[in-house]
Amino acid sequence: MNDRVTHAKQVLASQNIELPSWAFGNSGTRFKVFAQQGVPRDPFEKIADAAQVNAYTGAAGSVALHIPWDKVEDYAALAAHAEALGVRIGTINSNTFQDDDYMLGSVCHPDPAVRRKATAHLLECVDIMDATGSTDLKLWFADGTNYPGQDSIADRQDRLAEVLATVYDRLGDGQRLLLEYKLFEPSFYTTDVPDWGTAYAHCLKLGPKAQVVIDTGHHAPGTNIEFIVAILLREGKLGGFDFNSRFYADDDLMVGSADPFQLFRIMHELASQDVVGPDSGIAYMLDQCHNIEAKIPGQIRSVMNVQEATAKALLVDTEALSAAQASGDVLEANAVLMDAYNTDVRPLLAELRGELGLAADPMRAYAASGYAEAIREDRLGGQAAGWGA
Ligand code: PSV
Ligand code: MN
Ligand code: MN
Repeated sequence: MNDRVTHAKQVLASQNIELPSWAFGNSGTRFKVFAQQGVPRDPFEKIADAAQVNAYTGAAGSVALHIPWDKVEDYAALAAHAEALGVRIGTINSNTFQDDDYMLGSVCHPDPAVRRKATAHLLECVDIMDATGSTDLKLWFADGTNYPGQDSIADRQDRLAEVLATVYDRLGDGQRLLLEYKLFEPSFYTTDVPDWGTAYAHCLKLGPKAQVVIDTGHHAPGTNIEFIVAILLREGKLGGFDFNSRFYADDDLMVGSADPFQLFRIMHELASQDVVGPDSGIAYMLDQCHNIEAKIPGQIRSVMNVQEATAKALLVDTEALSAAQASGDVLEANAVLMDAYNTDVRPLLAELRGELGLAADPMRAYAASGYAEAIREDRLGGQAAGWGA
């Protein structure tokens, strides 16, 4: 047990959970954006807020950008700003879903001119990766159709493959393309990358620099996500996660808030293959929007939720589990797993934080820091940089 705790602490001390820049700006549903005071006015301030999350958790050393929401003149300056605050720029997320031109799709659009525009944007994102030193390009397409007959399902796949190949060829050494799937939204009849199988098939054709991203909110209710994790891992095609939580659909709630057991089951698959650490090649990221809760504490809580699920997964008695599985002892195998899940790992994480020179309770420490009050004062009257801005 002590060895297991020591190992768990080592892994947890190195764990990185990337934060989405867009979680710090105002966001909402299609019904209402509830504006908050003190939210960032530009990407530099978003990174400053993200650096606060890292300062109190020690586990959020990178920030994902979303282009053009985070468009700046000088990306090298943005990267230097991040570095000065103790974080770095991570995944570059593309956006081919907010222009009028994209009503019928972007990379799958029937008009080659629209596809060229979308392709140019994706290539610009790779330029930004070069400027920021970022290694991962994350692609999510809102492409799809609303009515049977609206467009050819097969032709749209061909168009998608062609654009992906162009972007793939532009990637430099050490750069990757991560393809994200989503079953639903915004189209109602077909979605062009609806599931892991479609994403996997495209990535397989493209080559080793193309991998699949699992956004935990993008599946049908009841989907066994940990099974998808296991399959993609086995095939060397698991590139990363967009973590969040859902009750109904793509609710983008704080990871682990709706179903902490699901998060544990996912982390168990990863821990059992020893791919939780930063050298695993898996980009662990949050993709959430906080529309009624405060943003910085919302991210701190989310990072802590991932840490708790990871700690539990790392405490699974793997020898006992293997023995029970090998002997066909169904109840014992399940009990071993549930023992780990039911362990209160908060004292272990508090102890680890102490060893790392951090406060035992990041939520309280942040609340006591006065940062929230300071940004409310400083950023008064500014134009908030929000989701969809
Ligand atoms: C789409 O629902 C998505 O999950 C993609 O990752 C987008 O880039 C992101 O949300 C925008 O919030
Ligand atoms: Mn996502
Ligand atoms: Mn989503």
